Order: sequence, then C-alpha cells, then structure tokens
Amino acid sequence: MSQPDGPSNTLDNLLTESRTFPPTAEFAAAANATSDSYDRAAADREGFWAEQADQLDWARKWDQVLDWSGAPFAKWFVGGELNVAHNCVDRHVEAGNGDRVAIHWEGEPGDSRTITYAELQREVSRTANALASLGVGAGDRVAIYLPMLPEAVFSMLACARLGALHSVVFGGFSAEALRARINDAEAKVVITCDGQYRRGKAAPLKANVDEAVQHTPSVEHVLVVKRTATEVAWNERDKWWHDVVEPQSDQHTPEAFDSEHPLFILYTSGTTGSPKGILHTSGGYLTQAAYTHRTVFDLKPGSDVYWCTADIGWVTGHTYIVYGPLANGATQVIYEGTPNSPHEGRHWEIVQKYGVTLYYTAPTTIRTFMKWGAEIPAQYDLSTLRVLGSVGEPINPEAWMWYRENIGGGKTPIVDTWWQTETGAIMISPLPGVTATKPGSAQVPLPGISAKVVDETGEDVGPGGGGLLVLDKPWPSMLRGIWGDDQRFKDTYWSKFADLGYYFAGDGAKYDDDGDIWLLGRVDDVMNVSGHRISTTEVESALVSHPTVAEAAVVGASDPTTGQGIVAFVILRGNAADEAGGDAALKALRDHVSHEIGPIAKPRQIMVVQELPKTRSGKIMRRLLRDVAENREVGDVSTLADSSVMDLISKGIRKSS
Ligand code: 6R9
Repeated sequence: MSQPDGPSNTLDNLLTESRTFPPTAEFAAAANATSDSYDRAAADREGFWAEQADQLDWARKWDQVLDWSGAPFAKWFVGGELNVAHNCVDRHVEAGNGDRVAIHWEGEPGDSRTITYAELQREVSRTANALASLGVGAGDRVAIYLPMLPEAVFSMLACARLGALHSVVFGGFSAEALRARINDAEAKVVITCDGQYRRGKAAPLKANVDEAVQHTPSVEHVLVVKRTATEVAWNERDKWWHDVVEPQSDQHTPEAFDSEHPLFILYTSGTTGSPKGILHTSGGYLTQAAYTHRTVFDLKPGSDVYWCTADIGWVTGHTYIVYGPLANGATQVIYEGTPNSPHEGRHWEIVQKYGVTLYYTAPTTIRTFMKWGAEIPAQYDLSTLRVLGSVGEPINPEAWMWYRENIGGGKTPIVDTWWQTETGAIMISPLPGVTATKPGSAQVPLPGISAKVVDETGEDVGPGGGGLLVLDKPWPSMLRGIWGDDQRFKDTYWSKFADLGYYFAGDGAKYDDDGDIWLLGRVDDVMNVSGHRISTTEVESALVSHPTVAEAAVVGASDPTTGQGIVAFVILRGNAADEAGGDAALKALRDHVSHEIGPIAKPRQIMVVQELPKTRSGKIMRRLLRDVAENREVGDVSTLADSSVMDLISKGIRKSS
C-alpha cells in the first residue's frame, strides 16, 4: 500500500453533520427491519444467518452454518444443496405468483416488455436448454457481454440453473478488456448482441467481440442477440440467439448444487494491472443478497415496484437487479439506456409510468440530476417513492439532502449502502424504519455483520477516530477467492492484518462522535470514477502501451460530478515530445486509453511533463501529483529523490495551461 490516496481531506468538514431524520411512526410500524435484530444477530451470528437462509428453498438442508477452519476460504451452509435459479424463478411460480410481474423492461428508444415470473421461468428454461445444447455444463464459464436487455438476465439465470459460472463483462469495456477477461476465466461461450442503444444512437457491440475472440482459444460459440439490427460480420462460431434459444423447450428441470458451488466470477480493478476475478458461490451469497434486499429496501413483494439503475456489468446489477430482487419475488424496472435519453426527465418519467416505490442509484447520477436542475423532477409525479438508496462512493451531504428533498419529497428514508464486489452484498447501511438517517454517513454494519475502523496495528480507533475499514468476522456473501490465484486473494485482502484475521477493504473511514461510520474513499491506488473502480496502474499501462509515451502516472482528482476524474501525467519519448503536447496528440492518447480499457477510463486531462516525482525507492508519489491536479499547494516533498522535480512540474503546468 502506498500513501493514503482517498479524498479524505475533502470530506473532513462533513463530519460535523448533525442533521438526523428519524423514521416516521407509520413507516416504522410497517417496516421489515426491526431494531432487535442487531442484538439477536450479535448474540448468535450463525443462528441469525441460518434464519435468513431458511427463507430460501433448499433441496438438502445444511449440516453446519459456517466452516471457517480453512480461513480465509469460508464455507457457508456446509452440506446444503440448492439451485439459485429455482430460488429466483420457479419457486415463485410454484407458490402461485406466476402472474406477478418480475420485470418491467424499458428500452431506450421507448419500446418496452413486461415479463411475469411464469414467463421468466419459460425464458430462463429455454436459455438453459440452449446453453446445454452448446455444451455448457456445471463448472463451465460463460462470458456475458450485453447491455441492459432481458436476455442478460435470462443468460445469468440460465447459467445458475446449469451450475455454470457467468462472467459478465460491462458493455462499455473494450475488446482488449473483454479478451483478457475471457481468457482469464477460459470461457466456453460468449453471449453478446449486434449493437446497443446509447444516447439515442445504435452503437455496434459485436464488433468488439469479433476483435476479442481472435485470441481466445477457449471460446467455442458466440451467441448473438439481435437488438439494433446493426450490420455484423459473421464468423463460423457465431449463432443468433433467435435461432438457438427460441426453438428450445420452455421446460427445464434445475439440478440442486452444493451450497459452495461457484455461481459467478466478476472482474474488478485492484492495485496492480490485471483485474481480479472475484469468485462468489451459491448458498451464502443468495442468503445475504435476499436478506439485505428485503430489509435495506423494505421490500414488500406484492406491492412494491423496485428500480436499481446500475448496469448488470457491475456487482450492484448482479446482487440488486438479478439475485436479491428475484430471490425475493420482487417486481422491478430494468431500463436499457442513459438518464438523458431522449430528455433529462427520463428517469422520473419511468418512475411515474410504473409507480416506482424503491429507487437505488449512485451519487454521481444524483449530482448529475442536481446539475440538470430540480425543476426537471418537479414536473413528474414521484409520490409513489418511499425508499431511496445510494451506492458506489461516498455521498456528500449536499447531494443527500437534494435527493431527499427533490426526489423523496422531503420524506423518504435514504439508505447509503456501503459494500464491494468482494463483499457480494450490502454490509454497512441504515435500515429504513429503524435508523435515524444522517446525510453522508453509511452509519452502522447490518445485523449479522461486523466492521470496525482500526489503526495500522488493527486497534479500534473508537468514536471520533479515523483509520482503515476492516471486516473482522466472516459473512455469508463474502468472496471465496480470486479466480485462479489463491495467493493474490490472501495477499490482497488478508495480509495487512494477518494476525488478527481481518479482511482489509481498502477504504479509509472515520467514526463520528455517535459511533456512526463515514467512508472516506480508497486508501490504495484505486480510483472511483462515477462509482466505477479503475486502478491507476491499469490506466498507466494503457498509456505506456502507446508508442509516444515513455512513462505515465495517473491520479484520481476530485471532481464535482463523477467523484473523481482521471488525470494523467505523461513523459513523452524523445522525438514525440517535440511534436506532441498539441491537442491532437493528447486526444490520440485519450482515445488510446479508451480503446485499451473502455470509455470510462478515458483521462479527463493529460499533462505532459519532463519528470515524475519519485521516492528514493522509485515509487511514484501520486499524492503530490494529486495536489497539482487539484490546484493545491504541493505538500511535503522531503521523501522525493529529487525535490526540485515538483517545481519543474508545477511551473511546466502553469506555463502550458
Ligand atoms: C458496490 C460497489 C467498491 C468501492 C468501495 C468504496 C466505494 C461503494 C460506497 C462506497 C462510500 C458507499 N463505495 N459504496 N464508498 N459509501 N455507500 O460499488 O462495489 O464497484 O466493488 O466498489 O466503492 O470505495 O471499496 P465496487
């Protein structure tokens, strides 16, 4: 770990927040969550989670709740057997809720589709039969590279049904990023579509797959959904979804798998270059996904209309679009497009159209809505909303208050939910109906979860103190490893506090005087841009792979809308340096990063420099570069190998800007 790299200083002033919003008596009386669950769970953690697991359908009951003897590799509900897709689909049909809407799907161009649980069962069965016909079986990996289409959900659940692992790759990632993920997981099948709608235009998607699968020996078939009727190149292993899936039988009997059977791999950025394949398994994951969705959003399955605006390419889409809500038999909205297509009121139009009651989004989206103006949501009937959620990065109290006032009508509880790809499900959050909420703080660990803020030695810092966030007890939806790299799993998460057995989350945090937790951003070299994790190393490697770049250093600088923006400092190669620095050359570099990783990783700004600030051991001091990027006085340079470097950089920047 290098220097603290989180936006902690910008949040310091917020820790004096004293506004709290207790639940109304009416909300509390009807809430799913109760205040006694904290004590009950603390008294018997495993018993508490067993009660939550009991809400699922098990083909075979477990013999043991938790086996932690192989720590840090956990086993939950040992000996139990279940099928995750059966729990998300079939059991609701069997319980007589086949006619209940599972998904109100809303396409960006305005087309829509309503899918009941009975239809979902037929679609998932067809997809499972189709994948089986392509040779997919238990333990195989399937890469899903799709935008927010119903077929993405069918595909994920079809994998779960067959015991195959899905690896969903965000549709905004480049061919290169897709290729790396396919190869790491050795996926047998890739599911994609011809093109995707983005801001009113159809953008090709399959073309990226064509480029990616040129160097992916494991891929046997590419299954292509037709969405935009974009013209596509056709290769031998390509098959249209409508040719393969539609003719299949809509009956499929799911098989029960071991509670620890792998469910999916999801790649996330770490502190080093290559993304980590985070591995999740079945019983524990589904237990915590369903429990948290039910209590944190106060879901009432027959009457609520829930909408999570995340993309299924991120963990939020996995747990809070697919597994949590469907395990609970929720009715939900899935929207294909961007919030400003075709106009900036699109989300509120959808809330009004479907009578959305529970809405879950990211702070960056809320800040964008703030920028567009309160008069936009004011034009719509948002009175059905009763719980609002936030995830992905710290939410500043100003955005929190705006959200409550302008979207929540000044009355809805806001749940600020802290968790990670690795934690699988929400860990720290208020409970609506129980917690008096506080703008900007995720507050306390959920019942059955234990988290602490500790100093470098692992000592709890106590009320008012600041330090590192750790999870000191295993939890059901915890990651079970990094795909193919047990050592990296131990090194990344468990080595910092090895003696204490704590999971180190990579986030800085503080307690306020009430003991509520405030998240302060990453303390490692991971940036958070619009709630997306991007590592500085990843962007640096992309830059250095361009022929004109000799060296690069990347920092996340605070940004009023996206949380952090990517700022790159590059040293150009000898002769390139003379011509470059011009706008065209810098644009070419930004486009190169976009091609290598994806548009989300495009630097906001690139500064050409002669030198980079390094310690004597050769470590780039990103803290100093962040000072420059954020237009601050440059901090302590005493550990630099050459302390004049920062003068050079600062002067050079002033001249060139
Ligand atoms: C779910 C998700 C995880 C990182 C995490 C932290 C940041 C997420 C947050 C939050 C403050 C919240 N983060 N939720 N920070 N308050 N409510 O976002 O997973 O993409 O793996 O990112 O996001 O820094 O460590 P993931």
